[in-house]
Amino acid sequence: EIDTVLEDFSQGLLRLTLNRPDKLNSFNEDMHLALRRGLERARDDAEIRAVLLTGSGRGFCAGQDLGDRDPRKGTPDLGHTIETYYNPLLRLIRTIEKPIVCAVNGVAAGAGANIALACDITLAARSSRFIQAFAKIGLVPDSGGTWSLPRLIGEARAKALVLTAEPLSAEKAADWGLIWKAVDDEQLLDEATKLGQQLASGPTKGLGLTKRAIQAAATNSLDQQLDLERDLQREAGHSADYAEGVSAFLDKRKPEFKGQ
Ligand code: T3D
Repeated sequence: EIDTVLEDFSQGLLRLTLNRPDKLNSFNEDMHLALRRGLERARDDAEIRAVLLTGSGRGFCAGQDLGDRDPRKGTPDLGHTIETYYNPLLRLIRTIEKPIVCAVNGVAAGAGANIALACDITLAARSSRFIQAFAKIGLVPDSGGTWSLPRLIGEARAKALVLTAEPLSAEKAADWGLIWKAVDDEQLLDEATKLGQQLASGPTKGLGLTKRAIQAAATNSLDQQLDLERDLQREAGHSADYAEGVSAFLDKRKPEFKGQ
């Protein structure tokens, strides 16, 4: 039995690598549960201060494993699989109050594309592509795609992408603001790891609250957002890392954040 998700922890950074390369890391039940376990570990373990999600082999993730969806073997209730597997994953990525970096090492299709877009900072190898593959098989974009795409790139581009299922290059995804940046293939893992390590040595509490604030803006009015900023700033202001940040500034030295 191979591990469908590889876990590697070092210096505050948990790297999770989707590991079904023969199937372009498409999701079966086992990989779903393994990824969920990894993310729950990241949520619950105070030693883990940032996450890096990537894939092994030439793909990042090709969405649902369609081998498990052969209509000749029956018609599964996809509402149930979304509720049981994909939605919990998306909710976890969005609610873990620690930075999640995604390194898209190759094609990201279907749910695989939208999971990459749900992460906090997404880098993609220049040769990778994002494909909203759902239309090709008669499905609706899931894993938050119908929510994130229009917000990130506007309705016109979002609709064209999902209705045509045309591949979008990493470069264009970056130009359009869908991801943070496109990186040369051979640099991707190094650059994403460096970024992950930088975030893992940051003021975890403040970064987590910042993630919450930015995400809340999608549904808040300005007044609600200003109130939220007040509340979160109050909380951040009580953190040990804030005291360390200001002390280090005043002492003209580098801060040593503990993630508290
Ligand atoms: O079902 C539910 O629970 C609802 C939830 C749905 C969420 C979804 O994600 S629906 C969308 C599912 N995904 C797709 O429709 C994408 C299918 N894959 C592709 O269109 C292409 O593979 C790619 C465009 C992603 C990559 O193309 P290419 O030419 O680079 O690679 P390939 O040759 O097609 O794939 C390589 C191998 O991976 C191949 O296996 P083989 O022939 O070498 O034995 C291929 O069958 C396998 N593979 C790729 N994607 C999947 C897959 N096997 C199973 N499921 C896949 N999704």
